[in-house]
Amino acid sequence: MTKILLINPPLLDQTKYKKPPLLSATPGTGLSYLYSFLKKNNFNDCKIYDFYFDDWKYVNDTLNKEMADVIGITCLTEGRANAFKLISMIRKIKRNTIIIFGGHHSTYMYDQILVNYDIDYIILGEGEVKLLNLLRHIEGKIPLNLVDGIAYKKGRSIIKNMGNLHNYIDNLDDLPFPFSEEQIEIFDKYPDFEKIRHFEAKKLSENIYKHKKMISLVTSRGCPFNCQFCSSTLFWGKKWRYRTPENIADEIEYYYKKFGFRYFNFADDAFTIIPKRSIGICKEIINRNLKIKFDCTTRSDRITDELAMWLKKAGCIQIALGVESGSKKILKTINKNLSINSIIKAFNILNKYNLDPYPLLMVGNPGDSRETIKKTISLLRIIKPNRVAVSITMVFPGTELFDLAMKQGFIDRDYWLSEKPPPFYTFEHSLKKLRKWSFEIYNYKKTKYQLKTLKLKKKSIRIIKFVIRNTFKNYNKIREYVKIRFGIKKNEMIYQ
Ligand code: B12
Ligand code: SF4
Repeated sequence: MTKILLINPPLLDQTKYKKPPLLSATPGTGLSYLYSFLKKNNFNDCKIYDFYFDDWKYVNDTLNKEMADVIGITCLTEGRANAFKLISMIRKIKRNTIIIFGGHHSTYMYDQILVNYDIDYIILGEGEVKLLNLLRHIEGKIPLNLVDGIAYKKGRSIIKNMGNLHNYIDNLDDLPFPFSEEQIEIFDKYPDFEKIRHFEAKKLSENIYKHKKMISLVTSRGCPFNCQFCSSTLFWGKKWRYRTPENIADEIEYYYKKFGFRYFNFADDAFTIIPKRSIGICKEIINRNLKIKFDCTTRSDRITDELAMWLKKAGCIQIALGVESGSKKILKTINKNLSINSIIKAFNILNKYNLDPYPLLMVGNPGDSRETIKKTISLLRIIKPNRVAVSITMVFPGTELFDLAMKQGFIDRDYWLSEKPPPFYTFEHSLKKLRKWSFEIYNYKKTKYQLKTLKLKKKSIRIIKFVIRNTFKNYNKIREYVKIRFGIKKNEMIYQ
């Protein structure tokens, strides 16, 4: 029987790039979907190793104990360098293991990866059926040309079997639930969610709060839109496929009763594309008496009064809305297909039901300027969210922004061979300016005077920290010098 390991690589050490480590309160569902799908199809010798929080020594020791015939690795853009590092580690332990990559980064950059790294296959896009077919091929049951949606090397050429790449799983209800009893311990590694999601945690009742773990659910795949900075549509297809409310409630009920989960995060790109379906999910949650709390992300133009009422009743405590900008011009440039009116309307409705909506905003999209930032701030002053999430636009492969940035000479494909995180789009403005704008948006409630004082305060803190750090550095240097020069022992020196 083929032994299979599915691996999530360790987290990228972002501190090297002056960014805080990116923590998560819950694992992604991708590898677990693959795992339960393979099990359902009788590939029983399969395990998941989620190394997201582990160090390389632990990874190496584990792989030494647990080698397999086939190893599948998730490759996202941010974590790609660690995915590549795993290849050489695996090859040293067992040369002939078949290594397969899957996930967003390897789907868009498959040719570059196959040329530069010693890997056998890449699964393109949605993984379940393609991986199953590839394993059937590996076991000699079907020829390779019948395995659609994969890429591999043959001599010096790169082959892409595209026959049916867009033959996605039509009925998502057919998929088994991702998290089963055998892999539930993955959650032990993930921090209690109040450590990472303070805003949500603060709003929870005691009953919910004491179940400290949060779990993600994905109820749809694909997106009918095509924003400039996002690669979801290319990956999952333009057709929005979705699960039925009954099937979703079955999954919630299973996690609720079997493992005691009480807090759920709907990790769909846009949870309410069809409001009627989301209402159906809420009704199921209520009818089954599932006392849960949850949050979700969606688009402003997919909010109705009735939907908001049901979301509230079913336990929704927070909704993130992909607003991106308050400027019509920017919304058009990034192909968001969203009007300012629909944003204001959505916030009014969601506030009416106390659903605490907050906008996901971007700074540094093509065309952004002092003027467009001002428009975003003006919009915030109308919709008045309790909090805002602001990110500086980053360039990811598979997006229209990546194509534009290549044309502009801002980035080339070789960038992805470095281990650097995806770059901020600084073709038009410096990072310093983008940070300044983010700061202003983040503090939109403050007056000009308050902003100035806050900036001054931050600057003084930075200076004080700098002085303290350098004093200590010099202090240590002097101490070392005295020690060497006069041969004084550590303790003597301290008390002199
Ligand atoms: C939950 C989530 C997270 C979680 C968990 C991440 C994870 N490992 O899944 C956390 C919070 C950690 C996270 C962080 C980030 N995320 Co995130 N995240 C998501 C989200 C919303 C859902 C993930 C999910 O469960 N999807 C559903 C499952 C079924 O899909 P999947 O994971 O892709 O797996 C399928 C296929 O990819 C494939 N597959 C995946 N792995 C493998 C492995 C093998 C061997 C095979 C054969 C197939 C295969 O088969 C699976 C089943 O079909 C997605 C959006 C989305 N809709 O997918 C973004 C998404 C994955 N995140 C994204 C980004 C940008 C980030 C961050 C960079 C955010 C940031 N600015 O810091 C970080 C980087 C994290 C990292 N270490 O690389 C992008 C990735 C783009 C890219 N090119 O990499 C996405 C696609 C959002 C988007 N639309 O742009 N994220
Ligand atoms: S940002 Fe959201 S709406 Fe836009 S393409 Fe991506 S998933 Fe769809």
